[in-house]
Amino acid sequence: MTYEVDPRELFTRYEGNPIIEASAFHSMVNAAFNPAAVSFEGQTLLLVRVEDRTGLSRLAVATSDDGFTDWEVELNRGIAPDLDRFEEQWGVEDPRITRDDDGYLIVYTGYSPGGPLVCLARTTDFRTFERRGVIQAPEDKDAALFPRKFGGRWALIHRPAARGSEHGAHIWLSWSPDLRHWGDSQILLPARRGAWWDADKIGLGPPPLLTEHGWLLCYHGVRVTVSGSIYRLGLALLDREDPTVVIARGNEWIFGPKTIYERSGDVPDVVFPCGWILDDDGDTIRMYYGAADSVVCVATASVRQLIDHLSRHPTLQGSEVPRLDFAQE
Ligand code: BMA
Repeated sequence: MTYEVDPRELFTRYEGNPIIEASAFHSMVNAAFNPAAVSFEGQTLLLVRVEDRTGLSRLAVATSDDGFTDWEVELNRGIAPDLDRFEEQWGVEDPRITRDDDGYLIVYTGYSPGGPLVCLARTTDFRTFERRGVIQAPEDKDAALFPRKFGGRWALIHRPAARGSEHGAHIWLSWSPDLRHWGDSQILLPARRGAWWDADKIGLGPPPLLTEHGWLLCYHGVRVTVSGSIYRLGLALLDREDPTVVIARGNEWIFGPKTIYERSGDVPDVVFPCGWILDDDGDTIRMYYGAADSVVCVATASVRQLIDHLSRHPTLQGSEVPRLDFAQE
């Protein structure tokens, strides 16, 4: 299948996409998508959202030596919804993984009869998982932790929203001394309005990535059209030491549904990353994403080019920020 790739897009799709499909699992699996990603024991490890033919999702481990090929999937290794828990009664979805000192913190969406909410679990081996319970009440999702504390406190990016509200769904930041008690919540990135690609509803993609210029964020924006929603991706940059300060936010989306596997599936026109991994060269980033709520894909970009793109979009949010010159020789 050939398709037109927009040369202005900063990410390059792997030609072997999709890298994981439902058929990699057993016959009762309907879709595999929206994976978290981490380097673990010399391999790329994905925690894939696997939806079976009940409609409920679980999180299952997939591993590969090179991050592109020969995926080994293990349906029963991961987090299956605990149906005795109200917060997981309708499944677990869309995980984001953050490295902790000697383990990994996994923030994921619990789909409760009261609406989606944010749950936390911890693991050291991706075989056993210690549940830490609900950390944001419904409706809330698209959450991820920063991989370091600020002034002794953890910071969580998340997306609270009221169902049916006309006020929009925006990206927020909340703080905790112990990963249990959360507060000091504040708006981080508001959804734009009107015709914008990221109008009314936005949410974080992968966890924030530390670069020499600040924390790089990739977020999705939802454009509602007469024939459905389009999920596209944009970029923002936060201050290294104070992540409440938005240094830059791109005006244009930098990646959107183009290929047949992104444009057609259970939910057409969706690209939805929950993880990315920086290669040893310190510049190449592999972004793992769900396409059309059906399959797992990967695309690569240069972090330097992403930052360079953002350097053309400094924001005046908060204090006056001088025009930035990130471009490197
Ligand atoms: C969002 C999330 C994602 C999903 C996307 C498109 O609200 O639920 O899991 O990929 O919608 O359906």
